[in-house]
Amino acid sequence: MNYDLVSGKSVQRVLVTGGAGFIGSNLVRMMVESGSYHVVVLDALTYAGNLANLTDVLDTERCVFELGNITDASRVRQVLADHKPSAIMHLAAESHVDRSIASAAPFVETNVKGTLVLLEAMRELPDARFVHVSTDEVYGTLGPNDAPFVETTPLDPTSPYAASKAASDLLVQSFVRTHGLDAVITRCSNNYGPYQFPEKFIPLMTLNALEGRPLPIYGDGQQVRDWLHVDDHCYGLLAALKRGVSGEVYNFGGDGERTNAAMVSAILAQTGASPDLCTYVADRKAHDRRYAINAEKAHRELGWAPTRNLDEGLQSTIAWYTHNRTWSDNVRSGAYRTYYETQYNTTL
Ligand code: NAD
Ligand code: TDX
Repeated sequence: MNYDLVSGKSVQRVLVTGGAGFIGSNLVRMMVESGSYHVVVLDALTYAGNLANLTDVLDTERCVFELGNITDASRVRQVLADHKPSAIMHLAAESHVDRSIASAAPFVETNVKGTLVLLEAMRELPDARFVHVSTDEVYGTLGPNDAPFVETTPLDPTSPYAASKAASDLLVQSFVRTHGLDAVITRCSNNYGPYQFPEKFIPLMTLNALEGRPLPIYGDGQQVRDWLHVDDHCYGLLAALKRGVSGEVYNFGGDGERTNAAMVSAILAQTGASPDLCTYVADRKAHDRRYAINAEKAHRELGWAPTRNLDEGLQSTIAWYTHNRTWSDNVRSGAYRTYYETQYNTTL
């Protein structure tokens, strides 16, 4: 813990892996703006990483960027030795289910091996805390009348993505038990908000609606997701960092269960796009039918609860994509890949 000379506030140095991605960049911005953290972002800038997500906070006194792959043990050790963080918040991952169905190997490489590399490196920082950001998808799927997932629901992943996340959760738990690592695991439902890569449902549907392109709804569109605004997820992650008990798992959910078809209707209504754009396409293989989260443990033990209502949060998110077309145009054209090179006068 350091002290800020101007404000006199205590400031924690935290390394955020995957800080150039969707949730990571929202988390980094929240941490920097709070004035309570010095943030070091470690990110490989895969297709999902976009430094433009961090333009307003990057390279300030409170936020530095380190290019690096979490599967590269010597690079990880070097970054930890250089910055000596008191905590790692681990968000770097291959995160898209459809990509894991097309090709699972990168998911095992980053999500399993990359997490293991970080855990091994943590042994050289014995006083540091590890916040492992996982997902409700590790629990598998629910029927319409099943009770929501609790932290003790057995792991039963369906997709290679979910299996790789479940494997990483088990590795974290094994390091807590075997090596006395100080680590907490969080499992969250579907996030939505600004800066989400437009391969994911909400930005994809919103941008397609704005551009008059087809909206590809998988199967019958009656799958249910529990949507949580990314800011609420980030509040939960910071609560877990501060108040989580090592070895424990905390679920976060948004009390926002909706069918995909209902979400598309809301997007069409707000963008004014024609319902004729809805195109029912072949279903995702082994498509999980429903996710729902019981987050009572996080309410009780972390003092956390979602603050954003889904209707309002979705409205402001659609408005963000509507008004930030340069960001989305650069992502869709691939121009965002040059941002790092221009900023740091080098090549990726
Ligand atoms: P994202 O795909 O938007 O971002 C992932 C980030 O990790 C990118 O910046 C990418 O460059 C980086 N990265 C990928 N592989 C890397 C590697 N080998 N080394 C270093 N950096 C690498 O993901 P997201 O949606 O922001 O998800 C963040 C985390 O939250 C993930 O662990 C995901 O499993 C989890 N999660 C996501 C959601 C959701 O709805 N998006 C819900 C629950 C949990
Ligand atoms: O084109 C589409 N059409 C469609 O009907 C896409 C991309 C998705 N869908 C459906 C599949 C899901 O039922 O929409 C729902 C949401 O899909 P995704 O955005 O791909 O999210 P999901 O598969 O539910 O996983 C997300 O939440 C949990 C994140 O991508 C994961 O990283 C997180 O762990």
